[in-house]
Amino acid sequence: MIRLFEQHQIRKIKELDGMWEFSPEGDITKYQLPVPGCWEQHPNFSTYRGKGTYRKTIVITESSTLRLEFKGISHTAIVYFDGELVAKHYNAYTPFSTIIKQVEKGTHEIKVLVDNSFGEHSALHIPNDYYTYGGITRPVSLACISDTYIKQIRFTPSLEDGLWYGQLDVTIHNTSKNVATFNLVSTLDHYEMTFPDVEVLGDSETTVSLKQKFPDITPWSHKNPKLYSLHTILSSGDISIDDLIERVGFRTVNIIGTKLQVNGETVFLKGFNRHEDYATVGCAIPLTLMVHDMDLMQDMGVNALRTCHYPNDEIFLDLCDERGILVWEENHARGLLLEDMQNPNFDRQCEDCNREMVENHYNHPCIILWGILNECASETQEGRMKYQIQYDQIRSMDTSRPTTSATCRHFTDISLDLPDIVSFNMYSGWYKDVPVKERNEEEIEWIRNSGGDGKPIIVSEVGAAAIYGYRDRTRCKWSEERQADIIEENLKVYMNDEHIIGVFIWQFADCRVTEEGPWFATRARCHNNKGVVDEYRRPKIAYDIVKKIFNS
Ligand code: ADA
Repeated sequence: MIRLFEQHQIRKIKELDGMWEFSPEGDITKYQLPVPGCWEQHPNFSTYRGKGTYRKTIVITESSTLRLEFKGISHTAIVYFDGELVAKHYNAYTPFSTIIKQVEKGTHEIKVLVDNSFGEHSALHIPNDYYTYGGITRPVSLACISDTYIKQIRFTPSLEDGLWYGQLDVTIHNTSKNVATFNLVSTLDHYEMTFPDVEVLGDSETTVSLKQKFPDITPWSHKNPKLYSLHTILSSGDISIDDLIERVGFRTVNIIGTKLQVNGETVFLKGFNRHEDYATVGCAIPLTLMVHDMDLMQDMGVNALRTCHYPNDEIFLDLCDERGILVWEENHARGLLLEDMQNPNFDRQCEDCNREMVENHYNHPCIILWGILNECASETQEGRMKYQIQYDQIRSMDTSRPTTSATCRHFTDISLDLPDIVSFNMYSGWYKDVPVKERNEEEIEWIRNSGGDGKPIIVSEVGAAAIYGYRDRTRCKWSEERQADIIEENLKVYMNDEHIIGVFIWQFADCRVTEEGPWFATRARCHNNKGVVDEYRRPKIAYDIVKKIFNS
């Protein structure tokens, strides 16, 4: 499964999920591994960090240009088609695709060299407080496309004088050498938008745009997440040669003073930080377990979610669209010091991640906020410059959503003036035994005097650790009782502070942590144990505390 809805009626697309041949570097043994999947799922590779080769034989029944898309490979991929290099990609969490021209009908081989090793080549995947798995961890698809095809569709809703509009931008790519003229027709509900006589030069792309009024649509909101199918068909003369279906929602996100509004209504975000990590399957979470996570979070009364600390699988974002969950999606970075940000690959790897995140996830109505660089070096001048560059990049691609970044550089951060919303991570009662309310007032005061004055404020992380099943009447730290107490005390303060517009608990579920580096010493079981459920989604005492407070 690629998405929760069919994206094509004309384009022929084949999903390449299933068993692929796999061999780890230096081993001629041929294993059969499931794709999507993490190689760590296999007992021989449960801690394997390095390179491996996946292979898949496919049959093309008619000569065609092909579009091969990977939704996620962890963490670096080199892709060959019949032995010819066709794509390279870094970062486990963003999709990439490649066009392979004029492929003859018959049998062909896709070979993918995958690498999840650490080192200077990888500025973002480093030994960290989450696990970098290995494998083709998200879905793969192969499409037979016409020489000219629909490359991307962006739909930007807006509300003007009480009337809904939609800006439609359609990009088509002519892979042939010859200039050609096409027609485009997009339909949304009973509305039809046409682009006649679109000329595209050979080997180039053209984007056409129009703004349409939609007088009688139903908006998308948390309480009523109304989605519309936007079907665009590309024709050459009277022949339909390609199509693309996107699913969109009419909603706006605005900051009014220190408040966040969706469709003109002030919202308070209450949710979880959720890593894509599940016992036995790692980061390759199948739909049934995604739905299980969503059902549990909604049972606890969330209306929001933070995709810590990377762009999520589009199937999960589709689920958030359908359930009306307000999503803070963020680029891939966690806790990078200035020296990490000075890695020669850092700027380009972030730029690629930001572009792929916004380009691929732009149409999801659930995403109301773009986040960057969680707890990176925003207390340094050089770090500030990198934050500025990345905010500028995100805003150059999308002005319809505010930006933020979660800081832990308390009292030293010099970048709070850059985001639209200031967010901070705070563990009062866990890392520091300080009174929650007073410490919060101190933080708010500092924020307002350090560039954040007049901005909405989100508490992006709050929580405590507990080992599942460890009960102790002393309510000592690491017991489930203490975790519940700390979360309860913190939520009561943050949900009743007029300056705060949202709170995200750290975290929804326990997640695996890299053994390499320092983490083993403070992460019992080599897990981050701050989940309200454990990695098998078994609830801790805190589950019912959160449920009571979020639903009150
Ligand atoms: C930080 C970080 C999280 C996690 C958390 C913790 O705030 O953003 O990824 O590491 O601390 O568990 O301490």
